[in-house]
Amino acid sequence: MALLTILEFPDPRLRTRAKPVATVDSRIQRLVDDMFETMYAAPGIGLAASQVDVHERVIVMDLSEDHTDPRVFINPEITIVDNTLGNYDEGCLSVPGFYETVQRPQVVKVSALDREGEPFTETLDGLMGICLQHEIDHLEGKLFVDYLTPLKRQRIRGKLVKEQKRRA
Ligand code: QAP
Ligand code: CO
Repeated sequence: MALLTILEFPDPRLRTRAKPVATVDSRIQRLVDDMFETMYAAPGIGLAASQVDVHERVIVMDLSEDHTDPRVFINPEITIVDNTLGNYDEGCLSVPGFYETVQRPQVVKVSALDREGEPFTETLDGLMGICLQHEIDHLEGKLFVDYLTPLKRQRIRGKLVKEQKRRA
Protein backbone atom coordinates (compact mmCIF):
# COMPACT_ATOMS: atom_id res chain seq x y z
CA MET A 1 0.00 0.00 0.00
CA ALA A 2 1.07 3.57 -0.48
CA LEU A 3 0.26 7.03 0.83
CA LEU A 4 -0.90 9.29 -1.99
CA THR A 5 -0.42 13.07 -2.19
CA ILE A 6 -3.63 15.04 -1.65
CA LEU A 7 -4.11 18.04 -3.96
CA GLU A 8 -5.09 21.28 -2.22
CA PHE A 9 -7.35 24.15 -3.28
CA PRO A 10 -6.81 26.14 -5.51
CA ASP A 11 -4.90 23.47 -7.49
CA PRO A 12 -6.53 23.52 -10.97
CA ARG A 13 -6.28 19.72 -11.23
CA LEU A 14 -9.11 19.52 -8.65
CA ARG A 15 -11.35 21.01 -11.39
CA THR A 16 -10.95 17.97 -13.68
CA ARG A 17 -14.12 15.96 -14.42
CA ALA A 18 -13.44 12.29 -13.62
CA LYS A 19 -14.10 9.53 -16.20
CA PRO A 20 -16.10 6.38 -15.46
CA VAL A 21 -14.12 3.28 -14.47
CA ALA A 22 -14.34 0.79 -17.39
CA THR A 23 -13.43 -2.35 -15.39
CA VAL A 24 -12.85 -2.87 -11.67
CA ASP A 25 -9.51 -4.65 -12.01
CA SER A 26 -6.45 -5.01 -9.76
CA ARG A 27 -5.28 -1.49 -10.69
CA ILE A 28 -8.54 0.01 -9.38
CA GLN A 29 -8.44 -2.22 -6.28
CA ARG A 30 -4.91 -0.99 -5.54
CA LEU A 31 -6.11 2.60 -5.99
CA VAL A 32 -8.98 1.93 -3.53
CA ASP A 33 -6.58 0.44 -0.96
CA ASP A 34 -4.13 3.34 -1.32
CA MET A 35 -7.00 5.84 -1.01
CA PHE A 36 -8.14 4.21 2.26
CA GLU A 37 -4.58 4.29 3.62
CA THR A 38 -4.27 7.96 2.64
CA MET A 39 -7.69 8.89 4.09
CA TYR A 40 -7.10 7.05 7.40
CA ALA A 41 -3.64 8.61 7.78
CA ALA A 42 -4.96 12.17 7.22
CA PRO A 43 -7.33 11.42 9.08
CA GLY A 44 -10.51 11.93 7.08
CA ILE A 45 -13.94 10.38 6.56
CA GLY A 46 -14.19 10.60 2.77
CA LEU A 47 -11.86 10.86 -0.23
CA ALA A 48 -12.47 11.04 -3.98
CA ALA A 49 -9.84 9.87 -6.51
CA SER A 50 -9.80 13.41 -7.98
CA GLN A 51 -8.14 14.58 -4.74
CA VAL A 52 -5.16 12.28 -5.36
CA ASP A 53 -4.92 13.38 -9.02
CA VAL A 54 -6.55 10.23 -10.44
CA HIS A 55 -9.45 11.36 -12.58
CA GLU A 56 -11.62 8.26 -12.44
CA ARG A 57 -14.95 7.85 -10.62
CA VAL A 58 -13.83 6.24 -7.36
CA ILE A 59 -14.81 7.28 -3.80
CA VAL A 60 -13.88 5.83 -0.41
CA MET A 61 -15.64 6.66 2.87
CA ASP A 62 -15.52 5.49 6.49
CA LEU A 63 -17.57 7.33 9.10
CA SER A 64 -16.72 4.96 11.95
CA GLU A 65 -14.32 5.96 14.73
CA ASP A 66 -12.22 2.80 14.39
CA HIS A 67 -11.95 2.11 10.62
CA THR A 68 -14.59 -0.63 10.78
CA ASP A 69 -16.99 0.69 8.12
CA PRO A 70 -15.00 1.07 4.88
CA ARG A 71 -17.25 1.89 1.92
CA VAL A 72 -16.34 2.03 -1.75
CA PHE A 73 -18.39 3.71 -4.48
CA ILE A 74 -17.22 3.21 -8.07
CA ASN A 75 -19.16 4.99 -10.87
CA PRO A 76 -21.77 6.24 -8.34
CA GLU A 77 -25.13 7.58 -9.55
CA ILE A 78 -27.27 9.46 -7.05
CA THR A 79 -30.88 10.51 -7.00
CA ILE A 80 -32.36 12.79 -4.39
CA VAL A 81 -34.96 11.03 -2.22
CA ASP A 82 -35.84 13.89 0.14
CA ASN A 83 -35.42 17.39 -1.27
CA THR A 84 -35.52 18.98 2.20
CA LEU A 85 -32.24 20.81 2.65
CA GLY A 86 -30.10 20.30 5.73
CA ASN A 87 -27.13 22.36 6.97
CA TYR A 88 -23.82 20.75 7.79
CA ASP A 89 -20.42 22.19 8.69
CA GLU A 90 -18.31 20.61 5.97
CA GLY A 91 -14.55 20.24 5.74
CA CYS A 92 -12.32 18.74 3.07
CA LEU A 93 -8.84 17.21 3.00
CA SER A 94 -8.19 19.45 -0.03
CA VAL A 95 -9.16 22.57 1.97
CA PRO A 96 -7.28 21.85 5.22
CA GLY A 97 -8.18 23.87 8.29
CA PHE A 98 -11.48 25.32 7.01
CA TYR A 99 -15.04 24.30 7.90
CA GLU A 100 -18.12 26.09 6.56
CA THR A 101 -21.85 25.45 6.52
CA VAL A 102 -23.23 23.95 3.29
CA GLN A 103 -26.89 23.15 2.45
CA ARG A 104 -27.69 19.87 0.73
CA PRO A 105 -30.62 17.47 0.28
CA GLN A 106 -30.96 15.21 3.35
CA VAL A 107 -31.54 11.78 1.79
CA VAL A 108 -30.08 10.30 -1.41
CA LYS A 109 -30.23 6.94 -3.13
CA VAL A 110 -26.98 5.71 -4.66
CA SER A 111 -26.23 2.98 -7.17
CA ALA A 112 -22.56 2.08 -7.59
CA LEU A 113 -20.04 -0.75 -7.92
CA ASP A 114 -18.16 -2.06 -4.89
CA ARG A 115 -14.45 -3.04 -4.65
CA GLU A 116 -15.23 -6.37 -6.36
CA GLY A 117 -17.09 -4.64 -9.20
CA GLU A 118 -20.47 -5.83 -7.87
CA PRO A 119 -23.38 -3.40 -8.31
CA PHE A 120 -25.34 -2.28 -5.24
CA THR A 121 -27.99 0.29 -4.38
CA GLU A 122 -28.63 1.92 -1.01
CA THR A 123 -30.34 4.88 0.58
CA LEU A 124 -28.09 7.17 2.61
CA ASP A 125 -29.16 9.83 5.10
CA GLY A 126 -27.45 11.95 7.73
CA LEU A 127 -23.69 12.53 7.46
CA MET A 128 -23.35 9.51 5.15
CA GLY A 129 -25.61 11.12 2.51
CA ILE A 130 -23.94 14.52 2.89
CA CYS A 131 -20.44 13.07 2.65
CA LEU A 132 -21.33 11.08 -0.49
CA GLN A 133 -22.72 14.22 -2.20
CA HIS A 134 -19.54 16.12 -1.23
CA GLU A 135 -17.37 13.34 -2.73
CA ILE A 136 -19.44 13.09 -5.93
CA ASP A 137 -18.96 16.85 -6.33
CA HIS A 138 -15.18 16.19 -6.39
CA LEU A 139 -15.66 13.81 -9.34
CA GLU A 140 -17.36 16.73 -11.16
CA GLY A 141 -14.49 19.09 -10.31
CA LYS A 142 -16.57 20.87 -7.67
CA LEU A 143 -15.49 21.80 -4.14
CA PHE A 144 -17.52 22.76 -1.05
CA VAL A 145 -16.01 26.26 -1.19
CA ASP A 146 -17.95 26.77 -4.46
CA TYR A 147 -21.15 26.96 -2.34
CA LEU A 148 -19.76 29.86 -0.25
CA THR A 149 -19.85 33.57 -1.06
CA PRO A 150 -17.03 34.75 -3.37
CA LEU A 151 -15.63 36.76 -0.44
CA LYS A 152 -15.39 33.71 1.85
CA ARG A 153 -13.94 31.57 -0.95
CA GLN A 154 -11.33 34.24 -1.78
CA ARG A 155 -10.30 34.52 1.88
CA ILE A 156 -9.81 30.76 2.14
CA ARG A 157 -7.91 30.74 -1.16
CA GLY A 158 -5.57 33.49 -0.01
CA LYS A 159 -4.79 31.78 3.31
CA LEU A 160 -4.15 28.40 1.65
CA VAL A 161 -1.90 29.86 -1.08
CA LYS A 162 0.11 31.65 1.60
CA GLU A 163 0.45 28.41 3.60
CA GLN A 164 1.41 26.46 0.45
CA LYS A 165 4.12 29.05 -0.37
CA ARG A 166 5.43 28.89 3.21
CA ARG A 167 5.79 25.08 2.94
CA ALA A 168 7.39 25.14 -0.53
C1 QAP B 1 -15.81 15.32 3.48
O1 QAP B 1 -13.79 15.48 4.65
C2 QAP B 1 -16.84 15.84 4.44
O2 QAP B 1 -9.73 20.64 7.34
C3 QAP B 1 -14.67 14.54 4.09
O3 QAP B 1 -7.48 20.04 8.63
C4 QAP B 1 -16.49 16.33 5.69
O4 QAP B 1 -12.57 13.90 5.64
C5 QAP B 1 -18.13 15.87 4.05
C6 QAP B 1 -10.00 17.00 7.32
C7 QAP B 1 -17.48 16.83 6.55
C8 QAP B 1 -19.10 16.34 4.89
C9 QAP B 1 -18.79 16.81 6.14
C10 QAP B 1 -10.28 18.33 7.09
C11 QAP B 1 -8.83 16.68 7.99
C12 QAP B 1 -10.88 15.94 6.83
C13 QAP B 1 -9.45 19.33 7.55
C14 QAP B 1 -12.77 15.08 5.45
C15 QAP B 1 -8.27 19.00 8.23
C16 QAP B 1 -7.97 17.68 8.44
C17 QAP B 1 -11.94 16.15 6.00
CO1 CO C 1 -13.51 17.00 -0.06
